[in-house]
Amino acid sequence: MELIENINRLKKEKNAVILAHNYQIPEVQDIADYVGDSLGLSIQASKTTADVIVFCGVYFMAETAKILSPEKTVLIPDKNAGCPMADMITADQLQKLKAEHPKAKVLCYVNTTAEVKAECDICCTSGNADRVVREAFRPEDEIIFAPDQYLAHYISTQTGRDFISWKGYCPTHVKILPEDIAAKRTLYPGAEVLVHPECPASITSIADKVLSTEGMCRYVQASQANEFIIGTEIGILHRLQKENPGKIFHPVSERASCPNMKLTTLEKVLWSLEEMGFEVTVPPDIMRKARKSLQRMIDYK
Ligand code: CIZ
Ligand code: SF4
Repeated sequence: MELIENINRLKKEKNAVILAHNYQIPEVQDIADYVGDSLGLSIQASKTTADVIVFCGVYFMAETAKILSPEKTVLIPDKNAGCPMADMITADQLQKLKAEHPKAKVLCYVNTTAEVKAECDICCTSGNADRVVREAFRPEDEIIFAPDQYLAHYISTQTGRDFISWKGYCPTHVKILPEDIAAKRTLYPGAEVLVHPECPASITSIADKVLSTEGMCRYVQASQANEFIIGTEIGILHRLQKENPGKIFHPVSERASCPNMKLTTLEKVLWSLEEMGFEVTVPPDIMRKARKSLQRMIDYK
């Protein structure tokens, strides 16, 4: 296909690497050098030898790549690809919350803006939140956990810690309903139900396993089970199917599609390489502060 050939040619010419999130459309995942979750993509961004990173995901992820690789050119093929959850808390709002709890340590989900990351002590992803809470805080620490109330709730059930949590949520994961799980369990009685911790408690409490996207990929490969019902953004089904051709996957709900993740297309990836757009930048002082909390997140990979 000419489009793909052109992408590959420009990628070589510009010494670029293409990083794609697990929720990207199949065609974009297929041309990427690396497909993964925020944590894996952050690690790739921090160690790549490429000059240019084309980041196929949402804005906070591209920003994270820039913060971890400040000397690289980081491009996002569609600058409107935001994350509504990340926009549910501003740096001002977090500052106010910190002022109300002056002794609290601040843990931010990676789904936050660079300005918010600059205000926190440490970041986490859904893949390492449990470990970060267990290992990065003292038992007596009061912890603010923002912005995802459902991830905070789930991690609280796993670690026994209480959090001062923000009322943010993912508009895509809240579309997954208990009745969807019930219906799919009736249709596929032998299948295991894997859901993401961004889902509300009504979902995480009835699933067989609660896992991040990378956690799902690892779990499925190691599992004896042959059939799975997947409760997260539907983009992950492509990777699961590709890596496990002999196994069967059903989405809990086709409605769990993130419109922002679907904005990246092959045409836009090509345009991005041709025009070197849209370049992601972060102000130096924000960059310096946010890097500290992101670096700490990577230490708990
Ligand atoms: O951490 C990520 O990349 C997200 C948003 C989901 C996941 O579980 O991988
Ligand atoms: Fe944000 Fe949810 Fe989309 Fe992930 S799936 S980018 S958390 S809106």
